[in-house]
Amino acid sequence: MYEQISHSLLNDILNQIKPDIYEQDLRHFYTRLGANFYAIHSLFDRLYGNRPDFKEQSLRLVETMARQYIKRPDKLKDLDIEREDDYNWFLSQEWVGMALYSNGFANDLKGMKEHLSYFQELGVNLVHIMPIMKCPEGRSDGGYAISDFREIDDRIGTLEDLNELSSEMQQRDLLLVLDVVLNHTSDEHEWAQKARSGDPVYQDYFYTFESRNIPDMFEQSMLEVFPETAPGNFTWDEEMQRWVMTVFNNYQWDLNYSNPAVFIEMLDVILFWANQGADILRLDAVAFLWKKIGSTCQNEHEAHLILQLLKDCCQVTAPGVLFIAEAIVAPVEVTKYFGEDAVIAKECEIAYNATFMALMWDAVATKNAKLLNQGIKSLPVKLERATWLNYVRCHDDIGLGFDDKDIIKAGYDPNSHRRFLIDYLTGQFDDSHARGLPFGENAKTGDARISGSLASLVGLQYAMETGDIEATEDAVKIILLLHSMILAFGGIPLLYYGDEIGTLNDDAYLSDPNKMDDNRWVHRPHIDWEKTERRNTTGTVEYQIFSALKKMIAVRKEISVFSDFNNRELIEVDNENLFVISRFDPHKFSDRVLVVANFNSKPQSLNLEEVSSWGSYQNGELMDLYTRQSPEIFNNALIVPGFSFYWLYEM
Ligand code: OTU
Repeated sequence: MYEQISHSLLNDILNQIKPDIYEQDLRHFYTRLGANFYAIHSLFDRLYGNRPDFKEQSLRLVETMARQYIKRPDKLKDLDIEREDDYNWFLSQEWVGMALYSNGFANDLKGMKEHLSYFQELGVNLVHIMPIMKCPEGRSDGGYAISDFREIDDRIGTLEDLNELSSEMQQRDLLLVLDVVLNHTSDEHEWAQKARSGDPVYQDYFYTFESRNIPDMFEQSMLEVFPETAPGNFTWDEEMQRWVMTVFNNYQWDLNYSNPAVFIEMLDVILFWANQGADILRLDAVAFLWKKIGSTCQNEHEAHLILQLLKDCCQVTAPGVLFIAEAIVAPVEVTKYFGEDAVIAKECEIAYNATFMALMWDAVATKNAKLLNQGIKSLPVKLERATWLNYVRCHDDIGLGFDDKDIIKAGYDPNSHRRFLIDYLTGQFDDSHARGLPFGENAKTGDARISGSLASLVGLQYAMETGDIEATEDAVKIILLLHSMILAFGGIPLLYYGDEIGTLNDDAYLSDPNKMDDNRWVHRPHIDWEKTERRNTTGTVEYQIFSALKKMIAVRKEISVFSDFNNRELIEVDNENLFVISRFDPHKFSDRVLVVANFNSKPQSLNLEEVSSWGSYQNGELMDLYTRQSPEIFNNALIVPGFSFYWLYEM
């Protein structure tokens, strides 16, 4: 859009721009800047327009984008243009991801390069390497407390290792996802150190206060993320003689985005990693970016403005790079991270589908799909050019983040139902084989979350310990059932490393003083490559899981109904144990797959009349795409064995 005020500011900026920038070939840069400048200016103005240095900051913003554009390697610039042409590229069903810690997976980045064929064998072509930036030895929150945003941690490797890895990945058509931790720094970051030593410029990078007055006001409405290990949201710094806001751990200092200098620094960091070859950036804890007294300091409107501005600026310098919103918040809030009040995604193109994840764990615990159906019914429709990251497990705990209203509609009392889920998943009942651990128990609110590896949560650990063959079979079936869901739901499935071979809880963290207080480490494994070898031996659990996932992934990639163009319909059925969705080809409606999942241990029946809207199956024969067999049908009822799924296609 052409608008006079922003255009005259742009003219001013272009006149003042430094000669080193001016002399470069910036054709594409200027075209994109022209296209986005009205939006950039409006957002920057809404956030920082009342500051006397607004114009100066605007110039710095444009210079930051231009400098990183100049540094952007040519092959990435070419990729940008390719992706501008094929702008829906990431909505295709061909993408299947895995998230991992590089040191847990392969010791370091060099090791990662050695193991790339493992991903290709399984069919994974998008690899999310969790934080690799420099962080303190001990107080690092698994890499989410960063002490240098432009360096790789020594224990993981060097920038050169990353560049080699990313080129090799590009050769093999594997996408690279990296983390950028936007909300906070480690207290050992240079900015925090300078703030500590009394530098007011850097104290303004954080929220620091002389007295408890303002912190106390904030505390009245803020929640606690780690109530057991880091209660409260402020930490007294002895050296600085000030309170500093620390929403997460007390060594993670929250950045102050009401200061434009912070915004520009972090934009520069984002563009820096885009230029290192990252295809997608996972933006950590985005719900927390804006702090306001009297609010929970989560999901504030300004947090969305910041993300929109980051996106608009990134589109100018590195338009091929996508953002993932890591916002583990209420279902109605999550979809806003695609863009508040927008039609086409304009903040993050991808968001964690924490709602679906938590709902699936409800179905596992209750052995029915009542709340899963209800929760998905309430899930807001996504924007265009936006997609979900669907996952079963990740490196964090499982939060029971569904809506109380949905719990009631499903026929439960919210408090006792949540209690039941925690007790079930932590194995408090005789008939529960789950081996989860309670995480973040909050005595004040009664809230709790759950840690534990997928395999241990679904009973594989119990089965192995007791030598119970039937329990082993059930655990494997549930692992496959859950993966069949994330592969078929619509969006990018994100496997979690180790789950593909049934990795159990690992108690090693208990003997490490830096980890023992945080039981999320129980499910952050060190891959035992000898154990992974067993994926090649028929009959082993590793073989059963790995080979089944490999097959599922291959089937998904072949069928375009699994791409994500809002082409999913929930089908409500009488049998509460079943979750049934229809996936269809947005261009060829006759191409359809009926996804049926049975969360109960017993076989269930689905009256085919209930799914008559789905197709004229009566005339044709149904075939399961995964097993390539016809399902059992009795008196017009589809029989779904316990803990199993179908991807049905009409022949
Ligand atoms: C994210 O977590 C990361 O995934 C965690 O590993 C970090 O500890 C945390 O940020 C701080 O950097 O912010 O929007 O276990 O679910 O804190 C949600 C709690 C987050 C996480 C939550 C999450």
